[in-house]
Amino acid sequence: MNDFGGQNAIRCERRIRACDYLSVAQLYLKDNFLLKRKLSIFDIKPRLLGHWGTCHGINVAYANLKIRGRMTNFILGPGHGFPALQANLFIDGDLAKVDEKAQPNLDGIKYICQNFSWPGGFPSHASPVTPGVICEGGELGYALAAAYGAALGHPEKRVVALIGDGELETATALSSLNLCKLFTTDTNGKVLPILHLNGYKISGPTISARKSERELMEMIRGFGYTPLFINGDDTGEFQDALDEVGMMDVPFIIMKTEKGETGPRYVDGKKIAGNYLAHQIPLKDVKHDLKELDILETWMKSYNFRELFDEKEGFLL
Ligand SMILES: Cc1ncc(C[n+]2csc(CCOP(=O)(O)OP(=O)(O)O)c2C)c(N)n1
Repeated sequence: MNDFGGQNAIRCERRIRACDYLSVAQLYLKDNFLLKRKLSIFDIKPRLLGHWGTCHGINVAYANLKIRGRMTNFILGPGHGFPALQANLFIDGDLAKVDEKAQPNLDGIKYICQNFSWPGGFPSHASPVTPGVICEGGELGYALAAAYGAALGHPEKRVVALIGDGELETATALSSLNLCKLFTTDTNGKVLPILHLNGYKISGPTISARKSERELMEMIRGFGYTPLFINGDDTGEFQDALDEVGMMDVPFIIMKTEKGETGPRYVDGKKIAGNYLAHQIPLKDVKHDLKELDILETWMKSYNFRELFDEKEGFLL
């Protein structure tokens, strides 16, 4: 075990919980952001458009890397998980640096939620208005190549690329795995690819998830990387892997999570978390179906956001 102390593990867990909550809030809410009163259909946006399934994994990766404090660039292949990226940029005050209305307070929460996936507001995907964006993410496949590009000629950089397991089925992502062979570490920065193995893409399982762990590791090893397989939700395991990565020339993390994790598990007898049905909006009829509205309220309350955010103090992370 590394010396990633109890306090840091707690901070990491709180940060992930806050960002998961804000991801859901951006997808669904136009009011009642702290759930001070019972959730009503009038609190729900008229049009629900965005992606939930990948958000928790993005929040897990970002929290572990951020708390570690060594990453210079974070490249998000599945940029459709924008609510998660935006939540992280928001709580750190990075979004407020380019948009003064996005201060990390209650007004800011209202602002990012009401304007997420809204005409004239924030697009549903990472886009050029996202601070620091160098890879839009709407078209899957470019994360790893963009990461190598960012590190090229910058020995001080430590660039992380989060690659979706669906994204890894694109020709671009697969061929970009070869780039480690063209990349010397003396004059360039470090690239850390993280494969987000959440098992599913839009409407079915991914090929990576249908391989055995050994087969997947062998494939990555064959490209020249040293792969580490971790359970994303085990903070100790994630931090141990980041320790090991620091000592490797060509590391590659395979981070396993469950698609849609921390969201509803079953709705109307259908499996949602751990299935492709978590990919976009898991409760589609929440504005008209009171049973779904109840599920959403229970889901959102499960994060206990009021313990992580105070109207006067701001984020308590
Ligand atoms: C080149 C390309 N092909 C198809 C799509 C449509 N698309 C959007 S999300 C998605 C699934 C992505 O799966 P994955 O990379 O595993 O991301 P996650 O499961 O984390 O959402 C697909 C196929 C796209 N955006 N770009």
